[in-house]
Amino acid sequence: MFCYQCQETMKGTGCILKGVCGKESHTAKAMDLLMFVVRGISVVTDEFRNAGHSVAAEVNRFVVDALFCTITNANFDDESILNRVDKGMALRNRLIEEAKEKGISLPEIDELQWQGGRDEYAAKAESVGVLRESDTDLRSLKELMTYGLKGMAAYLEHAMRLGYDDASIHTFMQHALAATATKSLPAGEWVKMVLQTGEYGVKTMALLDKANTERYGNPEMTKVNIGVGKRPGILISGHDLKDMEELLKQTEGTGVDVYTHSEMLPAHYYPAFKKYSHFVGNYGNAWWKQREEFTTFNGPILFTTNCIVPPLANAEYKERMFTTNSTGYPGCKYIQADAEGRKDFSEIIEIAKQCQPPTEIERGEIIGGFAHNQVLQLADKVVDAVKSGAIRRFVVMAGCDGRMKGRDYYTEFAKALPKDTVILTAGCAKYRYNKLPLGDINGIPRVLDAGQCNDSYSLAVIAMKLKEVFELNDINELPIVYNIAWYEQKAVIVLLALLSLGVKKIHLGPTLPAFLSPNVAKVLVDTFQIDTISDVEDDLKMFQLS
Ligand code: FSO
Ligand code: SF4
Repeated sequence: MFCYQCQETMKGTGCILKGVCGKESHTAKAMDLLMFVVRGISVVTDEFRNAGHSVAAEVNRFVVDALFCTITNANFDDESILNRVDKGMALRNRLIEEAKEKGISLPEIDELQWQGGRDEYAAKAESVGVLRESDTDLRSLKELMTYGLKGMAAYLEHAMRLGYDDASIHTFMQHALAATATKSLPAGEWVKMVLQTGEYGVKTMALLDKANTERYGNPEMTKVNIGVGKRPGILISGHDLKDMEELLKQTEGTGVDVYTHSEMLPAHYYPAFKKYSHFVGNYGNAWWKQREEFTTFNGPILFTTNCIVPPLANAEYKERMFTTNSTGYPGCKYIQADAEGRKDFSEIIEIAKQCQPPTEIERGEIIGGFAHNQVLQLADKVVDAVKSGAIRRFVVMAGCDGRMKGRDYYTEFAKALPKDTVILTAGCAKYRYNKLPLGDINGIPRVLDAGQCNDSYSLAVIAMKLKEVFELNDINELPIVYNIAWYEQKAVIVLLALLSLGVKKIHLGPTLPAFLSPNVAKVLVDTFQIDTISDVEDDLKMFQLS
C-alpha cells in the first residue's frame, strides 16, 4: 500500500505497511482499485457529456459515494469496499456498451479494458494506486486534485441526501477524474484544474449551506450543554443533518436522549432541532478522543460520516457502534436507507433503552451558531468594534483536529492571542480552544463558531461581506489572518476553495501535506504565499499580533 492523503501519514511521507489511521494494507488496496474503477466510469461519462448525452443519476451517486468512502477514517470494511468495486465494474461495462451503441469512441486505457474478477482484485490493486504516476510533481498535482474531489464528494452527498443537487458539480468531478486517467497535461494545466476544483468546492459548500439552512433554518447563537442528563442516550457523530433529523424524530417520546459528538455539535445551532427537548447536548470533544468518550458514554453510537477511530479489540462499545451512508467498520451494524432514502433506527433505540445513562465527564456550556446569517445580523456591532479599534484582528482558525501532540500549538496560540482579537472557526479544530475562558469583546464572543468544516463557506461569506462594508478592493486587505489546521481531504477542498476566492497568506498546519512535492509547494508559496506554522511566539509576531 501507499497512502499519503492525510496529515497524520507515517513520518510525514506515506503509510506503506498499515495506516496510522488503522487502515489495513488490504483495505487501502481495495480503495485504490475502487478509485481505478471510478476513473474508468468517469472517462466514459465525460465522453458521454462531450457528445451531448446525459448521465444517469445512479452513476453520479455511485461516483460520489465511492469517493466519500475512501476518505480518511470513513470506511474500514473491505467487504463494503469490494462490493462497490463489483458494482462499479458492472456499471462501467454497461456504460461502455452504451457508448458503443451511441457510436461514442473511447480511449484505449487500462481503466476501461481490465476485466478481472474478485480473485484478481488484490493483484491488480498493486499497480493502480498513487504510485502509478512516476513523475513526482504530476503525481502531487493529480493527488491534490483527487483529494479535493473526495472532500467535495462528501459535502455533495450531504446536500444530495437533502434533495439538493447540481449537475455541473458532477460534470466537473467526473471530468477531472477522467483527466487523471487520460490526459498527459503539462504541470501548468494541472495547476489550473486544481484551482478550478476549488471553484467547484465553493459551489458545493454553497449548495450544502443552502440545503442545510433551507431545510433546518439559519444557525443562530446558541449555548450548548456539555453535561449529561439522567436517561440513556444515543451519540450521533459526523456531518449528516438528514440522519440527525431522522434520529431526533424517531427517538421522540421513547425515553432515550440524543447527544452530538465532534462535528455534529453544530446541529444544536439549527432552529429545526431546538424543538426537541430530548436533544440534550454535546458529549466530549473532537473525533480522536472517541475511544475514551465512547466508553463512558455507555450508549449506542451512530456514525453518519468519518471520522471513525478503529476501536481497540477489547472495546465493549464496539457492540454499540453503528455506521451508515459511506461509512463502514467490520463487525459493526450498517443502517441501510430504503428506496425512499428513509432509515429505521429502531434497533439503535432499543439498545439505548438497555444502556446506562452517559457518565458525566464535564459540565457547562459552549457557545456557537455564528454562521453567515447570524454574524451579518450582528454586522453593525462587529463593524463598530472594528472601527473603534475594540477588535483589531480576526483570526481564522478553522479546519480539523487530530491526535498529533504538535496540535497543542493551537490551544497555546488561542490562549496567547491578544484580547482585541476574535477567532473565527469551523470544523473540529475548535475543540482545541472552544472550552477556554476567552471572554468577549463588547458582547461579541472571542470564539465565533460557524459550524462544521463545510461551514468554512460561511467564513468566506462573512469576509466578502466585510470587504463590501469597508469598501475594500481585495479580500486580503481585511484585518483577517488565516491559521488553519488540516487533517483529511475535506480540509483539502476547503483550502482549495479559499484559494479560488483569492485568499492569500494562509498558514496551514501542523505540517504541510506530504502529497505536495517541493515544486508544487513552491507554486502555492509563490502564487498564494501559503506557509506553515512554527511556534506560538514567532507566529504571533509574524501575524503582527504580539
Ligand atoms: Fe473533523 Fe473528521 Fe469536519 Fe474532517 S470530524 S476531521 S475536515 O472529518 O470533517 O472537521
Ligand atoms: Fe496513512 Fe492517512 Fe492514508 Fe490513513 S488516511 S493510510 S493515516 S495517509
